[in-house]
Amino acid sequence: MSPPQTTLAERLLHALRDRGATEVFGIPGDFALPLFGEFERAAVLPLHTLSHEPAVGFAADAAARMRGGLGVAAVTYGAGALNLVNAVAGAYAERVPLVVLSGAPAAHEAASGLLLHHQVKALDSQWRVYAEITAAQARLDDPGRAPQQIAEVLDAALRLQRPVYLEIPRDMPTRPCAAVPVLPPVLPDADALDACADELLQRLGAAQRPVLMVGVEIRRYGLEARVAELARRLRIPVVTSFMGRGLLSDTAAPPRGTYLGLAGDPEVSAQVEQSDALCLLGVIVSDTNFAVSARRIDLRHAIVALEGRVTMGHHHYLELPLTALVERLLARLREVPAAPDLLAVPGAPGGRSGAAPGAHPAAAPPVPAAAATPAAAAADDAPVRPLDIAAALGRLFAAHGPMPLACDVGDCLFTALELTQGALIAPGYYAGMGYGVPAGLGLQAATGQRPVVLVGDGAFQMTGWELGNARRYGWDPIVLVFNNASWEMLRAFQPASRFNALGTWDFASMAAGMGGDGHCVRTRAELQAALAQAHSTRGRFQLLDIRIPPGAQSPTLERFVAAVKRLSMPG
Ligand code: TPW
Ligand code: MG
Repeated sequence: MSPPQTTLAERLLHALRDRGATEVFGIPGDFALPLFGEFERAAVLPLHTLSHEPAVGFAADAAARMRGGLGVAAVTYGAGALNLVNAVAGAYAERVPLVVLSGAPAAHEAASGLLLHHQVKALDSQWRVYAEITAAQARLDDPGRAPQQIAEVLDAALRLQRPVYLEIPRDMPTRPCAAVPVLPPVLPDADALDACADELLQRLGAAQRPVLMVGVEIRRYGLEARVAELARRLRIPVVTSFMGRGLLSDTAAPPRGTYLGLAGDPEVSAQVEQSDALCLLGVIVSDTNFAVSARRIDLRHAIVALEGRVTMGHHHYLELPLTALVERLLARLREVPAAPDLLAVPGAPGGRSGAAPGAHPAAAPPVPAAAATPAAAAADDAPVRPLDIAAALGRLFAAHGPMPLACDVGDCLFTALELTQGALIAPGYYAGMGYGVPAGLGLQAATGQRPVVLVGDGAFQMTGWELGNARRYGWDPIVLVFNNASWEMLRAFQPASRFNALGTWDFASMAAGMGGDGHCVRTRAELQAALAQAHSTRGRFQLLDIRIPPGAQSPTLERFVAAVKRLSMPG
């Protein structure tokens, strides 16, 4: 017998681990069985199987957001990979380095002339779908070329903070393969960098009311401390975007708040909208932020650094990574002594810190126990409104320390914005429902931290079932279902439509069948008691089925909908 040789799949796992991956989420199929067999045999990273591919994608996305480094989703060809598409699209939109590993037919099968099962139109239909929603792709069909391909594609995921795609024909995972090389970093053009930094500083210097808005890329590239230092040296006010919420809150340059246009803090909105040099660093320029502005922000006068490009007026600087730009700006600015008085916000609410829909834990600020919690609601017999849930969680965190939040789309996300403690991951921009529960599982798998999941009844209907996988892996999230028997956010926009009524599902009684504990909650007193019990019960997921009275919405959702309606009205 010849000595065992390292296989292609094992080399791939090592390369993933070297880039921060700590586990693989997946669902196998026959085209992926050899790959999954290698995952199990090599045991380089634990394999966590779930029930439906969208959840595989959401869990891997959450793992990457929360700890930094790569997330990994492994699926079979066709039916599996195409089931994953929406989760990968969301990761693309929100800048998550998610690696898709897909099984595929072997070359000799493809040459048979037969249609192969799971094939759509052509054998490469799947490849072409993924080319649209990933930043780099490779087909590992030659063990000689695979190490270079793996290095290039995985490095691209981290450099661009976007998903990537690796297709692995089923005869390849067990083939002997050399180690994946370490590639030299891609360096930007030094002259372009200098010109860009000069122009940017000149524009800020000439402005009367410059404002720095920080966004999700600051977190993805680990630039929080450096950008805080930059803001301190520039001495200009900082705000965050919606996706950047929580950024810089624990630094010498704490932001004045999160910009949400008419739905947010009016002082923050005025400052942003009246700025004559608004500098957006790593901000996804989306309608969630900018379509609800009272005064349309003319982005032609803004400075926008995003996706490796910097735009100022009609000047574009291409291929300038944010990290290089921030470092060059810092190098340009002479060291100045800390001047907290210049940055202090008169009358600002203490510590609007905490949660950020793009978080990883390094960015989660430690919040003093006395941090503001939403208007403390009594634990009485009144029915539970969304804000009561934020208040109850605030009290729980104040007493026992913050927990990370995984949040879905719907009023639960607007409610989560009220919380000032705990890191938050949520699809704040792409807004794909069904993220919350699987994201909570991915978060706990990747970090070991116990999460709180905030999810609406509609979204829970999509992926709540995945909780049945928690017991097997020892995950025990606390899941708060905002059960308003409605697609309430849609109803807020279009109250007359009857189709938004979902009827009341009894989620509490489903928990036991999935290996967890269910608590039906109707009053604020019951909410407080159930939360306390859930918190003290470890080892099984805890589901709070919170029955919210019809029409009860969070104030932020009400303001957001009012703003959108007002602005979409002609005239
Ligand atoms: C995958 C569109 C946005 S909000 C919403 C829908 C259907 C209703 C959410 O109901 P839920 O929460 O979860 O009960 P709440 O607070 O509003 O009652 N399909 C996908 N994603 C989105 N965003 C939609 C549809 C949508
Ligand atoms: Mg609902």
